[in-house]
Amino acid sequence: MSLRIEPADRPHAIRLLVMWVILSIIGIIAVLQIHYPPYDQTIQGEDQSKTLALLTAMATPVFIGVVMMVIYSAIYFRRATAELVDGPPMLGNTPVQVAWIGISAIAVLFLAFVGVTTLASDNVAKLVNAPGRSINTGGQTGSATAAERGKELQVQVVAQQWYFTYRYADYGGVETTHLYLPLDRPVELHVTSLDIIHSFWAYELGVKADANPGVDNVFHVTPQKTGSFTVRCAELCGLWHGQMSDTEGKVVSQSDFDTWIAQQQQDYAVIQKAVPSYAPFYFPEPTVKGS
Ligand SMILES: [Cu+2]
Repeated sequence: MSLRIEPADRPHAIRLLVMWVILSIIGIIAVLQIHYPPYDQTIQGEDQSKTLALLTAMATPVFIGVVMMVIYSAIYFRRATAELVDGPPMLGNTPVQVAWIGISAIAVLFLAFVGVTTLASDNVAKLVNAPGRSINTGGQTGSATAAERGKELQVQVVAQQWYFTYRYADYGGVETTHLYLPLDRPVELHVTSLDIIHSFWAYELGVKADANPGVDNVFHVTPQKTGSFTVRCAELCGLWHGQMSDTEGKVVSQSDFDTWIAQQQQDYAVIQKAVPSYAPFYFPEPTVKGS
């Protein structure tokens, strides 16, 4: 290898830089071809996919730089003999230090900007505890939020051992075992539980929410594609936890939704009389008696 005997490191630096730029461009183009879950059934899901793509694209040049340096050094800077000798002491290379700190700071500040602007939107999830039960992080009640967001369809997800039911607050609190959502309409999901801790996971919608008794966990989804999605429980919740893994939900057109919800109101009319009235929070029996 002729390079090993060259006195200056300059050719190595130029070669590494050119290789890094070319490989990074190829790498970024390649990772942007990947379809990142949870895909695009909802606007929020699509946002999550785009965020994953952005983070992967930003990490790619770093990953390529590190791996390339390791491989390059192993090939070109390998010691010829087995003798163990310290390398030359290196200290205070100003251009490298400035570039290193500058690039890291720009990358971190850019990602912080993306994170802060995302958190500032009204689409972020919110957790509301039952008043007087435990720490109230939001300082607001579920009903105030509902008033603010009158145009959103409110759907309450009620987890229980071992299935989910759904209550449509705008349709007399009708409770059904199916989750239908109308296309292109913003939905406010209120995730709660009747008994113990569950987790409502509809990954195509981009939602994974803890379902706790006495807690109203609010998530926003706006479906933008019709079709089915899977609902699973993502929290080990007892003997038949596995039973909560194969429920199917559907995104349908507004007119199909209207027909469906009218049918549900009719089908569940008798049962509805026995169902507790619609509330933002529910508590398991022992807690109710003990309080
Ligand atoms: Cu569960």
